[in-house]
Amino acid sequence: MITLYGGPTPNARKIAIALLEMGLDWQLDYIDILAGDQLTPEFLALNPNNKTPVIVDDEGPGGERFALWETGAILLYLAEKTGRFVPVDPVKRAICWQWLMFQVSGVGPMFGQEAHFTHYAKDRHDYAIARYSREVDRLMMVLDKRLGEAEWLAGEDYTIADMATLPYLRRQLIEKAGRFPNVDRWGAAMLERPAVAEGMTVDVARAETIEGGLTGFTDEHRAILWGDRQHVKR
Ligand SMILES: N[C@@H](CCC(=O)N[C@@H](CS)C(=O)NCC(=O)O)C(=O)O
Repeated sequence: MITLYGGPTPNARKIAIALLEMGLDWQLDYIDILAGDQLTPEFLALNPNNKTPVIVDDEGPGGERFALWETGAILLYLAEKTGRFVPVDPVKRAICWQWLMFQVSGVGPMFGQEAHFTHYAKDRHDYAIARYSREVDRLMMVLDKRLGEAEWLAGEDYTIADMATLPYLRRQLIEKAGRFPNVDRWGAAMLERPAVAEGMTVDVARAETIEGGLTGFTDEHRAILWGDRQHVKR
């Protein structure tokens, strides 16, 4: 059994999609990051970086219980465990890693900053909003070019690179429909996959998030996610 510690966030959804696609036996342990569950001693023992998701595999390497964090590492671990969704050919395999790293180092952080400054920050910072909105558009252009020349990010095979990327594009696919036609084509193909459709509903959207309309998002949530609560010595 694999336990996925996470909630309704793009990063947890990447892993839910992979677990479903790979047909692994898994369960969700809900971590409410808006309530500060990621800052408890129990969670910090799993991930000292206080971020979700984390997986705990009861049957890890050597049959031992194994905990892992960082979505790129988790996706590679699951792909190696099952031998699925990473190409075998060395060149294709490296290209899959390339697009996976592009997601975890580029799309994830930049789309996250855009969401932060455009929606969650209390004060309006025009420079930051422009900077990250433009960077999101630039990354969308890179994805659109790639998906104009290949069916999937890694090429002809659907891989963990696609699973990593789709959850971060949920809002862009709606708000920018028609602007990036190759991304639209790919997004529609992904959402037709039952595992992706189901993985994207893990867990239900919260009213305090952009997805849920942002009603009820308070200074207490800001303190937990970006303020003093993050800086208590451990
Ligand atoms: N680089 C990390 C990012 C994880 C991340 O940012 N998780 C967010 C939710 S999407 C989180 O748990 N935030 C809680 C916090 O920062 O306290 C990964 O890919 O796993």
